[in-house]
Amino acid sequence: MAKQYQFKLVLLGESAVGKSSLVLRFVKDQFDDYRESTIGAAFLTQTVALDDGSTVKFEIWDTAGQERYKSLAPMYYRNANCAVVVYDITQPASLEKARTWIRELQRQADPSIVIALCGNKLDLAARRQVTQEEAQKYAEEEGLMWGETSAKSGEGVASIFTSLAKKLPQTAPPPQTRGGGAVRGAPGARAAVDLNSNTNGGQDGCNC
Ligand SMILES: Nc1nc2c(ncn2[C@@H]2O[C@H](COP(=O)(O)OP(=O)(O)OP(=O)(O)O)[C@@H](O)[C@H]2O)c(=O)[nH]1
Ligand SMILES: [Mg+2]
Repeated sequence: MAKQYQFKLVLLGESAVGKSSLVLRFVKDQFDDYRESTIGAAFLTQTVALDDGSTVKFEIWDTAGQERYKSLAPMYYRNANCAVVVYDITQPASLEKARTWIRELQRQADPSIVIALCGNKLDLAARRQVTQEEAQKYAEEEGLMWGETSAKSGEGVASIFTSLAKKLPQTAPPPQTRGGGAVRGAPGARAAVDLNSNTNGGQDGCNC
């Protein structure tokens, strides 16, 4: 029987870099030019099917980038299996903010968290102010996955989540065998979950 995994994913990054837009593209394949800034956080799920027949269900926490919500972030990254830290390729300050988030994750999140650095708004490449070389070099130095995306055109979006999905089952502890119900690790543990339940590939709830 094919394996079914479940992972908690948190999105972090400065306000307006496009975190919610990336999630909207990934989960519903939609884009909205006039998105409201997120209040608190939004929760969505999406399931990715891998070539080996296994499926990975992401439980996605889309955090609010505005400074006033900063203190909430640890609640969302604490038990996360993976983090997507987003910057805007037209805004160098947003890469600095991403570096700050990455330092915080390296200090405070679980040591085995898989972090992807994501340069969004690739459709605005004519206004690019963060080079691929700079971001990629930083990602390599820190051992992060890296990619560029456009939530607007959809370019690179599926690929960043699929890359994470492929990497996660290798780094996470082996899942429970099927047949014993959907098993979660002990409270606070981050073990991968081999699901028994049906995956619906859609959203379970969303306030975005
Ligand atoms: N051109 C372009 N605009 C984008 C892209 N992604 C997001 N936007 C726009 O950027 C603005 C902010 O996007 P959001 O997804 O709300 O940003 P956010 O990171 O969730 O912001 P907070 O919720 O405040 O943290 C919106 O007007 C989006 O339409 C993209 O890939 N290309
Ligand atoms: Mg948002």
